[in-house]
Amino acid sequence: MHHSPPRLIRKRRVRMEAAINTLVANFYSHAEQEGCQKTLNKNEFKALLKKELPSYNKLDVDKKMNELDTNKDNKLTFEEFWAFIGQLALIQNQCRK
Ligand SMILES: [Ca+2]
Ligand SMILES: [Ca+2]
Repeated sequence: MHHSPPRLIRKRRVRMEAAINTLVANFYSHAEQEGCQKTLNKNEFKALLKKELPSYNKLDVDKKMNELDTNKDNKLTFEEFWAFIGQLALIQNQCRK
């Protein structure tokens, strides 16, 4: 007989999967607005921050973009953008201690 995880755990895992899917989908929905469909330029990064992360509206976009853009091509790949999500997650974690 197939052993499936208890219902609560299964539900939670699905929610986490959904959260990750949302992050990826949001990134690409902004990335495809201008130029390269797979990367965010500064305009697209600004639009994403404004729409998806309104709590971080005080953020210095130029500084953050420069910090995240590790290969300095003025575009953010998902890999570069991911570092930002990691930073935000750590901030959330600190607030909850
Ligand atoms: Ca783009
Ligand atoms: Ca880059």
